[in-house]
Amino acid sequence: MSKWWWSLPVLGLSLLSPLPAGAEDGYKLWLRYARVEDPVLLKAYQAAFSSIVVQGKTETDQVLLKELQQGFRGLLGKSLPNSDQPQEGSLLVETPQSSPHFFPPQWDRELQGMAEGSYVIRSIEVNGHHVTAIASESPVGCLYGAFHLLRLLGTQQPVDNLDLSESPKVKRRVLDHWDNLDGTIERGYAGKSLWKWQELPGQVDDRIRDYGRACASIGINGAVLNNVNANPQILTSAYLAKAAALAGALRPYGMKVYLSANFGTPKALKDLPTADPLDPAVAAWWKAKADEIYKLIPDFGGFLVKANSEGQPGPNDYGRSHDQGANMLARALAPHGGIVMWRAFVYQDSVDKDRIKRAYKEFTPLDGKFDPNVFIQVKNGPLDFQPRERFSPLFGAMPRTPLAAELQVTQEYLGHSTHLVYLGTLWKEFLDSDTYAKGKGSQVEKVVTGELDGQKDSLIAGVANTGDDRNWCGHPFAAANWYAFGRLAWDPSLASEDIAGEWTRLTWSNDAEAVTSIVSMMMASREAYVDYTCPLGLNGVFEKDLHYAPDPGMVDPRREDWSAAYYSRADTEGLGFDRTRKGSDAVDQYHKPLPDEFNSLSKCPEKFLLWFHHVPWDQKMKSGNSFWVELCGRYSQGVREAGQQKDQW
Ligand code: GCW
Repeated sequence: MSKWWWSLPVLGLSLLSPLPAGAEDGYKLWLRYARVEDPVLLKAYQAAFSSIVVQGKTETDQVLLKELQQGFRGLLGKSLPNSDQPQEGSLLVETPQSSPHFFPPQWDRELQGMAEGSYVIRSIEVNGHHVTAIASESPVGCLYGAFHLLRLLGTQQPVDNLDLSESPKVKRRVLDHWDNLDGTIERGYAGKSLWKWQELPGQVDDRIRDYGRACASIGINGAVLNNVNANPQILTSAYLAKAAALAGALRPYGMKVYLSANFGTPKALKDLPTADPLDPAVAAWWKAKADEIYKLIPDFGGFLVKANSEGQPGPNDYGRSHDQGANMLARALAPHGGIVMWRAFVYQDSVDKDRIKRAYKEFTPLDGKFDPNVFIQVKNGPLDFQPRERFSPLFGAMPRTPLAAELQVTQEYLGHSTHLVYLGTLWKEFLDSDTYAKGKGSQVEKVVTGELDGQKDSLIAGVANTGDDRNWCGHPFAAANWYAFGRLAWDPSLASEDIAGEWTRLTWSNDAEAVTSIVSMMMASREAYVDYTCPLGLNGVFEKDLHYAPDPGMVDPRREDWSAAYYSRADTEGLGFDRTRKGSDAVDQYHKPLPDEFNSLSKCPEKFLLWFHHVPWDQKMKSGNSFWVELCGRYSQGVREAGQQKDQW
């Protein structure tokens, strides 16, 4: 199919014209620290801050002091000295270990009860001086607090009467890099990998520290360094030394390093004839490997595993189950405090005719069988990071297992880095969805934070969109998705519009018209994209392999369920996948009352219609239009919206 029209509705390239010398190029992301534009506010800020008192001596303390100095210099045009004693206008940064101790003793008690990384920011008096205080149990919490304060200044908020207390709602906030050892990135649209494996461990690119800064500024505290389609070489001693060098560079920013592990590694590296998880020699191999890793990286986070999925090896190869495979790895890591993130992205066709039902059928019977340090990592939707999917029914269906949510920050099916698609709205739609697992009010968000089932550990992962392009993500607007992921991982209850507003102010300008305009473009962008690619719940229609333009007629000879036709089911009668009780009955994988709602053509929300129904072409829609007319109207509406955004920009 000719795709000449496909470049028409996008904003993309118009933003990438050559820059005048000295102009900003996107490298600084949301950490530009541009001078405060409002002159009255600038004066007030300048008067409010006179010096910085950072008492800690750890690497993180050094990093945060440098960040504050850089931030104040940029924002206020003023260099703040680092002093030992508080004075009028000091910014005081303290942990319970700091000495001398300036903060009231009750703060220590308060902070002790808070999650790791929590902090308070308060305007108080110390020795008769008005100061701003950042306090946390740990230097990393103080670093988060420092970034918070800089964000307040960068978005021109009042800072004179602060009384803030912040706690991350999710414990592990992790970027999954699908970076290959040859420097390419699977589904990456921003150049090559940031990790220059060939230079490591001897030389660590300076950019790694800026990556760590950017992550810490939004609370991200972990990175899986390599692709889930994992090269077994990553676990050789040579590569572990390289990973250790990266871990060392990221540690001051509060980031832990994790690795994707190929389940077949002992066999692939020819150390053993098998990778059978019940073979004691295999378990011993993994235990020794874990010991080796922790000698090099004492705070190593753990393994991410894609097993028995898309050709990757796994326990099923030996007639073993997912729990047997995951637990074997978990036991190697447990003595060191490591975790396993075992992906639920499996879809063996023998399990069910409908691909989206397979993971649920494979994993729900295993609930309660996993060791405590195993997460089951589930993509937001049951298919594969489509522009709009219903949430995966696994959320709310495995109460005895910590479930990690996997989001995709990189825009595999969402226009790569050339379409403006702000994903904050997509992720909120997912996080806000009610699973009804424990009755009304059992939102996905509560499953992920662990609140719903009382899980102690929690994890949210985002497939990264970073690369070595100068502007990090291939396009300035793509960076908004990195930002939004971090902010939502810290607090899934934040509003996507507020996050868009923050990012816009920090990245572009505080000018009211600019902010309103850019935020409205961002907020409308995902819906426009859905409309011009796959409206009304249509899904799986993207072109083969590349996953860029829609190609609804695509037939992939390798697998039926990689073909667009398998999902769209277009025929003389209508369009869409019948997942009602008369069809594949996927509706019944959800908790009541959702199955009845999804099952009914009239009650099913129109945005999910073709996800659950094979809709007759002449079906009357809520607008009064026939389905065919409505479908065409949606496509046109999406194109119009994108065109308007170009004008708006
Ligand atoms: O969406 C598919 C992608 C693959 C990816 C896979 C997965 C890393 O097309 O590129 O492989 O999902 O999530 O494992």
